[in-house]
Amino acid sequence: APQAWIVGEKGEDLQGPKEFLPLSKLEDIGVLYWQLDPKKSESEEELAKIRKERGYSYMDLIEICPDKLENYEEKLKNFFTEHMHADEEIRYCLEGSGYFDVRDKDDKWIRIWIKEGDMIILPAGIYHRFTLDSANYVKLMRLFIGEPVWTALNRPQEGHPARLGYVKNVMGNT
Ligand code: KMT
Ligand code: NI
Repeated sequence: APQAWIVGEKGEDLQGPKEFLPLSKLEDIGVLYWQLDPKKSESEEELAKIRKERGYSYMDLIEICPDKLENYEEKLKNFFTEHMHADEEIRYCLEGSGYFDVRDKDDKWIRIWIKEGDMIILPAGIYHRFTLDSANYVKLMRLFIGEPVWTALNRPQEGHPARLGYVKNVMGNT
């Protein structure tokens, strides 16, 4: 499982020793996780299986670092602005590492440290944000069902159908 822990509004570590959260805390809020190994052929088969089962027909790669991403600063700023999407956000880390922050049921930030081989799916309607760690580099595979829509809907979006669906399905079953 990836390391995950609670951070503050700015992404800062909170006082006291860091306590890692169990994967069940992520499952509770609808976040799915797989561990693959981009260097192994079994993982290619597993990835193909996940794509087939979940209908992820679209795939591209994105490298996030100052040299390789156009408008790096602006994009990073947008990634780290709390938002949601009308669809799932699916990312598979091929190289490097980074932080996905997701809101838990108490509206606290859970920071998920994604490294090579980690694949996560954030459900439609979950509030989240992304930032790099001190290594300043990540290469991600982005997957999508059909034609991709990357539109970030900044919080608040309480009336959005995907948000309403998320709140009903996930926040409802405490
Ligand atoms: C997004 O919507 O693209 C994000 O939340 C950033 C993740 S990685 C490109
Ligand atoms: Ni997003």
